[in-house]
Amino acid sequence: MPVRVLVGGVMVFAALTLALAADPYPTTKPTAAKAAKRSVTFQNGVNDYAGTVDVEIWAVAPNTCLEGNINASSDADNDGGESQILVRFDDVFGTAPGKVPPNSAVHSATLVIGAFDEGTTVHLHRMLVPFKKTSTWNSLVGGVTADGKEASRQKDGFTFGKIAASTSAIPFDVTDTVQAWANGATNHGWVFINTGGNGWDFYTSEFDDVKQRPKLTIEFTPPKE
Ligand SMILES: [Ca+2]
Ligand SMILES: [Ca+2]
Repeated sequence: MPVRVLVGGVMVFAALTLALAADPYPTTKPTAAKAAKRSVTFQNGVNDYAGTVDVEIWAVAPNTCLEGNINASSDADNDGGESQILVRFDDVFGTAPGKVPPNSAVHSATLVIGAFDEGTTVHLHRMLVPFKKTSTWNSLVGGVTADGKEASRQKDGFTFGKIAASTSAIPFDVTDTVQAWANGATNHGWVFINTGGNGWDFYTSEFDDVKQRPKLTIEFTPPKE
């Protein structure tokens, strides 16, 4: 009866697996003793969050505040002058519920942008100096340069400027920068700098459709108490 032999073999194997799973001397600590991994999302209009600051600055209108626009363009040549976009998420770190406690271990951090106009390759850099809602091209003294002083030389991420047919969401892995902020570096946000003259544009935190607004998702483990 080969079938019965086979079934018997499976049962022996299952019993052996159960025996191994019930190891009386586990080498790992019980799950309850470990700090749990958490995930938080920051997006204006979701869970009462309102801390996103996103501002386009434009060399052609160097003193005009564009903070309230529902969209923003990054473009090395936007009608004759450069446009850059500054984005920052305030009220992210702290010990209150829904925030990331200082010195947390950041497993991943993702900035997602709702793009609506394809363009040339765009670089994302960490800002090293403050900006305000009222910032302009001139208030930042000729826009932002990724020179290691105004913004980091190193890119946090980039996009070729394409937009998929299935989704307009463009993710940027910002884990290293968010970890640096969790470790105590000041959160000055990011700047989008376009490397070419075809604007890559996205919806800001003022856009009607909340789902299209800039979103920052952080997976982390809080420090031990
Ligand atoms: Ca804005
Ligand atoms: Ca374009």
